[in-house]
Amino acid sequence: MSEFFPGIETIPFAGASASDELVFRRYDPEKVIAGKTMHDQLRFASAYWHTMRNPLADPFGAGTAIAPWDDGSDSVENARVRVEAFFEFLEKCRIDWYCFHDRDVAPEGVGIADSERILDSVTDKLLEEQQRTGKQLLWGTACLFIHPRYVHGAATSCLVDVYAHAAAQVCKAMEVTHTLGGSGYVFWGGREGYGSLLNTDMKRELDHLARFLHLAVEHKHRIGFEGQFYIEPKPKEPTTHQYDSDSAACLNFLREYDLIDHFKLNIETNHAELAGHTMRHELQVARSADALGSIDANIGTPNLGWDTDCFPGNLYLATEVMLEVLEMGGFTNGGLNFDAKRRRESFEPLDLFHAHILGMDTFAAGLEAAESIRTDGSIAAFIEERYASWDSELGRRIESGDISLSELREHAGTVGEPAVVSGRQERLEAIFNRFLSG
Ligand code: XUL
Ligand code: CO
Repeated sequence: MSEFFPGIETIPFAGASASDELVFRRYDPEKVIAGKTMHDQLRFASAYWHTMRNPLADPFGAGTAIAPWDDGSDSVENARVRVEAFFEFLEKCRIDWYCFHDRDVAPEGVGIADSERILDSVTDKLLEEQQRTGKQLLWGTACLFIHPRYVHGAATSCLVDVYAHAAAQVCKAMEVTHTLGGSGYVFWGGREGYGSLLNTDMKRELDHLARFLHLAVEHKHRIGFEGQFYIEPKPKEPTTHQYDSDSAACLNFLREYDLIDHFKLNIETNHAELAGHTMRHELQVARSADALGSIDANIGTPNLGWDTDCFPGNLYLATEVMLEVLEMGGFTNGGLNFDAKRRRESFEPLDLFHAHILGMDTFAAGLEAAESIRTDGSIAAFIEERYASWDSELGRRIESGDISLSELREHAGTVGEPAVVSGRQERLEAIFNRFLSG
């Protein structure tokens, strides 16, 4: 078998003081943090679409990525060679999970049957490589946004035959995910929204989307796929407005259409930022509804305002993310998928390693910082104390629905003006910062 990344050895853990660069300084897979190894807490995944298929183009310039193993063709043989290169990358970078869209791994054929045959051929190769290396599929998905037929949406298209095509793709992508033992399946509705309300029947589109997801749930049960279904929120880009715009909108949609028991959320940092929320807000909304499933770990570029999908190098943010993950008791089916691309200027294969090492070390440090913040306990103690008045008899009665508005009025009349105290935000920020350096 040929070597695709010659000269690069398996990345070792070498500790913070290492002088080499192709090493982990923080990610020590076997180190136990909060009851599990870092490897099991973080569940790192690489995104096939970025790692193998992103040419690193931008709206003004051609792709720059160098991929010596790729002949640039849409042949099935080339698709199968890419799989070999990808698994060598996963092995050398010590990433044990991956995620893909059907069309990242295999080219579309002429018609449904041909496309399915091609996908089967690449799936055989993925399975072979999984068995050879022990790597696992974190989640699969169908690409329902690149092909021009989806220009008006897939499950929300104004054309019923386009809807049927999307259904065919999801059927097959879910079956392939099942064959590969995937832990989950993602629905990201890149085209499920609108450019203008002047030509859009929003209510009808939402009804169609909900029906589509119910059909997917039925199919899941029919084929015996036990992985977790996820919705991935994003407010805009490519559409002006996407229906799954943020965590709260997704949860509302899932509840309204009786889908809430079948889905969790796959939350992406850059999407949270585009929604005008912090990532921690999005995670906490999902966690509060017991619907936090998995994470697309990247970051945006604050002064750009579009989906730049940068590799996550922000220690503060990674710590916030890991606080939420630990708070929910860790991942079950989900993980941290680097839905991130190198900068257009970082076009050498070597940059794939630098990029993933950056993300992995950042999240390893975030995990340790989050665990230290939790062990220290002073922020949690402050929050508990801040709400202590709710532990009174009155608080208990309100929380259990055992008091009326007029009884509360009576109570207010007897206590006088309540004494309010400081929220101490800056003090808490300083405490948080103490745990970041490591
Ligand atoms: C696009 C995005 C997708 C999903 C999977 O912004 O995040 O790649 O993660 O379809
Ligand atoms: Co994503």
